[in-house]
Amino acid sequence: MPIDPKLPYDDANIFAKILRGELPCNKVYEDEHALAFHDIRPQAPVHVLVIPKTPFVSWDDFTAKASDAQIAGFMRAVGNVTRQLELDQPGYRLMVNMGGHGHQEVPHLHVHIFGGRQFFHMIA
Ligand code: DGP
Repeated sequence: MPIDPKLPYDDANIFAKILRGELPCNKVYEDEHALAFHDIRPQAPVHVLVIPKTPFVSWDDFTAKASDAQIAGFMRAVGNVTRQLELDQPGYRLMVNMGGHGHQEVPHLHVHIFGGRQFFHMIA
């Protein structure tokens, strides 16, 4: 079910538990700003999620409330992950689902990285 992005941050969400080490993940990258791990329901040969280590519900929450340093650190981390995975050539797709219409299911900001195949126009 999509989340209500206006609700306050709930630290019982699944990605908060992964960040605290209470649930396992298949980690691909970690730095002071972000953690990246393989999606449990991959939609492409490479499907990785990148999450900030700070508690933000959504893209909207993050871009409204995070510091410039947090935003820069997180964006840099996403780029570090794609380079580490050597997706730069031939390319990849990034996606952020936001709120109900975006069909965001987990209430902790996450960027999807898709790679390993050709993508075409927007997916439904
Ligand atoms: P979204 O619709 O943007 O909120 O996507 C949430 C993604 O999170 C979805 O592709 C499946 C993934 N996911 C959900 N629970 C877990 C989990 O426990 N572990 C991992 N690795 N991924 C999860």
